[in-house]
Amino acid sequence: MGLSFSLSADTAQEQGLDLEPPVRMEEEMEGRDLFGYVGIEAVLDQMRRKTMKAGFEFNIMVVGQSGLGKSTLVNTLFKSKVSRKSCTPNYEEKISKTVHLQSVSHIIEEKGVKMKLTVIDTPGFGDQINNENCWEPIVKYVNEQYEKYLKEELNVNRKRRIPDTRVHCCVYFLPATGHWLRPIDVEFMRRLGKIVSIVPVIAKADTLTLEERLEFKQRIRQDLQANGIRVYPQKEYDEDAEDRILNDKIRENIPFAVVGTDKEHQVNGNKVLGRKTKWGIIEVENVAHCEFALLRDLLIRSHLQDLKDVTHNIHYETYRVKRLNESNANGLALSPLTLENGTLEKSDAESHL
Ligand SMILES: Nc1nc2c(ncn2[C@@H]2O[C@H](COP(=O)(O)OP(=O)(O)O)[C@@H](O)[C@H]2O)c(=O)[nH]1
Ligand SMILES: [Mg+2]
Repeated sequence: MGLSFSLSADTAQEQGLDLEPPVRMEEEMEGRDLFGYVGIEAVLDQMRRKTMKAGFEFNIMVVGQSGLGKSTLVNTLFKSKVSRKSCTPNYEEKISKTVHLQSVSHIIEEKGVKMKLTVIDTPGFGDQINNENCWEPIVKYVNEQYEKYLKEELNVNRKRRIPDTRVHCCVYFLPATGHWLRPIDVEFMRRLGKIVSIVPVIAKADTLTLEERLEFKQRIRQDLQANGIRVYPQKEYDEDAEDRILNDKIRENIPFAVVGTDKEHQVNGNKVLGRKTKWGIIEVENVAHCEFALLRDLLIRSHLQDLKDVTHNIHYETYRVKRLNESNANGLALSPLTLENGTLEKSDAESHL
């Protein structure tokens, strides 16, 4: 048997030993006390190399009626054909009476960094005359991915890296009506906002004039607040003052009025992504034309890791705690997953649209 180092100063005193209280190393060693270069910062290179080797996963879900430009926008975001356009839906898709979830994965590589991108499409959402409970399959899908992850985590022989199929971000497409949020928008975002990070966008924003766009955005922000809808990035998860300033700017601009395209056009000798109309070219990546670039920056360039962190530390954590509490109450094994897990109470699910 080896020596035990867990003897505390108090117990030592009781036993008549004269031990010094433990020295708190972290308070004593600060950067300025180092006598020379140690090389701690090289850990960043190590992390970078590991991430590049392993790659990372990013799962994005798009929700909104068909024809709002969801597939086009995802393709524009990742500059590749990651989602099939539905402008020529086949017969089966046309008659679809329910929401089907379809997920498609692609490996996208840029400068040696590999991303496994999964796009989860939700065809059929909001397409019926009676859209009652059409969010249910989506809630179910989101929770099933948490459940899968939880089961893997609880396995005695865990995988070194648990495959992550959890939805890191849900982009919700609002039709550019210029009015208010519709009951279906409120119902969907109210429910899903509790279990996943939602980023609302105004689809096909090229159909609104500048004033209409400004007004519509303001109304939506009012509506979101009035209905207690929580969209990403949420104030309470800002980590520090710097975060708050950056995120406040994003919050002031939400929902982004976006335009998507799969075509390039020549503008002043440069190739730009755009939509050609009779009166000119709408440049998708030009912030003077639309807010596509703001959405791209949020989802990819500035907040991709934060979206993954919020999914893991907040949404998944909430689910995990709830499930483990349930299983503690019911004995050891995880109880079967029901739709209500992690969502609203039954009475809420029964409201009509
Ligand atoms: N005016 C306009 N049309 C768009 C925009 N994005 C896509 N479209 C067109 O809308 C149609 C439906 O697009 P699609 O991406 O298949 O929509 P989805 O059903 O929501 O996936 C296609 O004809 C697209 O070319 C946009 O931002 N503005
Ligand atoms: Mg589509």
